[in-house]
Amino acid sequence: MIDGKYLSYILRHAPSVANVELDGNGYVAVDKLIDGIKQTGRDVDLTDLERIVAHDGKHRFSFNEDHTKIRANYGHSVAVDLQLQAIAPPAFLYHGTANKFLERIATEGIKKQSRNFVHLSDDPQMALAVGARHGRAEVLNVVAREMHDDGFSFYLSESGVWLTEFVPSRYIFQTDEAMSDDCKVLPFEMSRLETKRTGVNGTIWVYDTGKPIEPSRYRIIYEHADARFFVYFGGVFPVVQGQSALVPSLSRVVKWIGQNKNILLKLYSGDGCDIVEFFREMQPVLTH
Ligand code: HQG
Repeated sequence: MIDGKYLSYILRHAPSVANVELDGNGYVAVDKLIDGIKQTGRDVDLTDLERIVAHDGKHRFSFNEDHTKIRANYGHSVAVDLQLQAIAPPAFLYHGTANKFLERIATEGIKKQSRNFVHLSDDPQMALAVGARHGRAEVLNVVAREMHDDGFSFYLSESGVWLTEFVPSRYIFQTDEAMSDDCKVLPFEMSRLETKRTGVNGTIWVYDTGKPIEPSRYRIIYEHADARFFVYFGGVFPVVQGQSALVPSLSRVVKWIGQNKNILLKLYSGDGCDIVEFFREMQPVLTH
């Protein structure tokens, strides 16, 4: 008897252990697969395979129409062309990972590692479960539609798992758990304020609990307890107003905060989520 895990192993990573080869699209002939698995001393027949495919909770496998061929729908490390069409993803997708990887992901982005793609989900709970396979789970938000609009391709596997080649760190953020439910994910424009909007050289991120991001980025965090704003440069350490000489162009960030303090305060501690109003009232930093 075999299980889905063993079938995944053969169809994604190691067809040779069952003495089979995948065709260019990742399929293997069912009769050859059954023979090959039997040669390893395991018992399997077509009914077993059909049961595994039908009952797999993540829809990991598919047969072709007449059930003469079978393949894995995602997760491969061997070269296959799943013939997926590139399509526009939803605004946000989620990547589950382990806490211990966050620092490297923050500098390197999400890499496909040994697989053919980075795997993303449209469901944060699913991403959490994926991350838990590697350690203390963390869910990263990927601004997928923005990436797509910038020219990155996304594919939807037959199982509903989203695939892409690489996620640069500038498209990743973590949500602020302290925010109210309907404000969990700030609109992208709010999270990433570019120079043309702020007049500050470097990107300002306005959200909380994100992990280190590249230098030249400023993360602004509102401390509710004492109603102060903290600026994190590159996400590494907090800088308060008096220490602004530590970081080039920080004084402009601080100026920008001072100038937009009322509307920032309103956004963080008042109704919180009125982004439209924020953009209407927000001013780029004045040079003098
Ligand atoms: C991490 C399962 C350090 C990445 C799941 C992940 C999925 C980095 C790990 C599917 C990194 C790779 C795939 C960087 C990425 N530095 N670590 N720059 N970039 N990583 O198993 O996404 O249940 O290859 O965050 O459900 O965990 O088997 O990928 O933690 O859909 O059907 O490197 O496999 O499906 O791990 O999982 P994996 P994954 P099944």
